[in-house]
Amino acid sequence: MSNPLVGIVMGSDSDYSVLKAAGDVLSELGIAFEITVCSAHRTPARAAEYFGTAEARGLKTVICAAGMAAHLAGAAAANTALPVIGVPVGGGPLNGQDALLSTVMMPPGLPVATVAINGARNAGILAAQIIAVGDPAVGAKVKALRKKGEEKVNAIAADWAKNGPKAP
Ligand code: RP5
Repeated sequence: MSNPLVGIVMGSDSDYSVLKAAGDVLSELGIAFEITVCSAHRTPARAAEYFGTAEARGLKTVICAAGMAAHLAGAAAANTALPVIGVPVGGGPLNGQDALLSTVMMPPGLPVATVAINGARNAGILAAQIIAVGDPAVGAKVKALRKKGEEKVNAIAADWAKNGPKAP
């Protein structure tokens, strides 16, 4: 595959089952990505290096996921002017509410575009939409993905109209 345009970074390998969905949708859309583990707390020097060199390495955006006192996306925003997408990871005693607030409540000047708790698929789609601003072919693929979603719901509605409702 060509050079990665998106970096998917997570605070722990225990986050991978959630983050897999971000890589899956980027693959569906034909967007090259790199994926790694890097912790704002356990590997602060590596985080500064990774995000500080991301733009020069050709990345267009980074997806940062962490749980609990989630500071990875904030650490990314502190070290790069690329768009940072934060994914609060659920779990822990506070079920991801802690990660949501830690990720979304950034100080003025350092935005993190935060998706839902465990919203990794949306993070991947948002990364694609960012790339699509300068690449209409990617934009067309994002629109095709939405169309597929629309057709799926319409097919269910048509089926329910004929046969009545049923759970998936
Ligand atoms: C966070 O702490 C990680 O992102 C993970 O969600 C959570 C627990 O990490 P592990 O103890 O499983 O490595 O930093």
